[in-house]
Amino acid sequence: MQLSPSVTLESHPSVIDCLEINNAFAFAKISLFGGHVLSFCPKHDQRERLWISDKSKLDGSKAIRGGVPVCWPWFGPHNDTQYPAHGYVREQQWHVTHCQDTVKGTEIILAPETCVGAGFDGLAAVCLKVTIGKQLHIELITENIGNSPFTFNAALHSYFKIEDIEQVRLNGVSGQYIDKLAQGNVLQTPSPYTFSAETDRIHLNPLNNCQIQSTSYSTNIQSDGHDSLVVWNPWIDKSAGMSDMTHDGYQTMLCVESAITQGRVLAVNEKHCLAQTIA
Ligand code: TA6
Repeated sequence: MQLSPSVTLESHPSVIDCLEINNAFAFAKISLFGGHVLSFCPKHDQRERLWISDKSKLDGSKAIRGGVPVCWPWFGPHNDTQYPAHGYVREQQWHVTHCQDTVKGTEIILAPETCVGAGFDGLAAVCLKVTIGKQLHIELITENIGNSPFTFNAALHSYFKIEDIEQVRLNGVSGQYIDKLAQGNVLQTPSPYTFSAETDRIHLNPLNNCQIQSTSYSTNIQSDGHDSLVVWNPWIDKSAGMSDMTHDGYQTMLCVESAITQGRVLAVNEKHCLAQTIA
């Protein structure tokens, strides 16, 4: 079904419904399951920016491994382990509320089935605004539509395609980080920032721009509205233990996530925008 000149809704049995975008600037793909950007390939260099696991479930049975999972209204494990990690909207069916081709690219707004869920007591409206142009710009917008303030966390949990994790450098990240693999110790960001083992770090008060420098190309990432930058690679053992990762999958991916992990209080009628721009 054609939603606009550049956007087609692809529906096939037992596979998640996806929006296929083909405009003057790029090809892209967005799953309605999870409101989940799966692919962004600019036409000027024809290089796919995002990584998807070869074993990712694409039938709606579990969160997609790769692309840009939307973590909301919490990040990581919930205090009460009965609730799913990374919140509940990434496993919901989303729908399109706006779709328009503009001179700067294609604008698509999606919303989840519901923003209400066990484990979160706020009354919120959430939407994801995706602009596919020469760059990919993603906004996760949270509005407090209730009568009292609430606190939330969130992340655009982006999986980036790289050539070899052991040859990658992450530039533009400095300062202190919380090491989730070292009992939450606060450590200093290394320079150069390279990878040789499982890495799971929450960088605090990060700058807006960083760059993944792969062997023969670089991907630029701009974050806005964030209080953290999460950097994750599962490495060998963790990959081997994940049903939706191949054993060597970790070698060609790196997660750099624009996130709110320190608790953002949203006042009544206040709106917050967490954004990531990929070039
Ligand atoms: O963002 C890093 C992280 O929180 C890791 O701790 C790891 O759990 C990763 O997210 C993937 O989480 P998922 O629930 O998608 O397997």
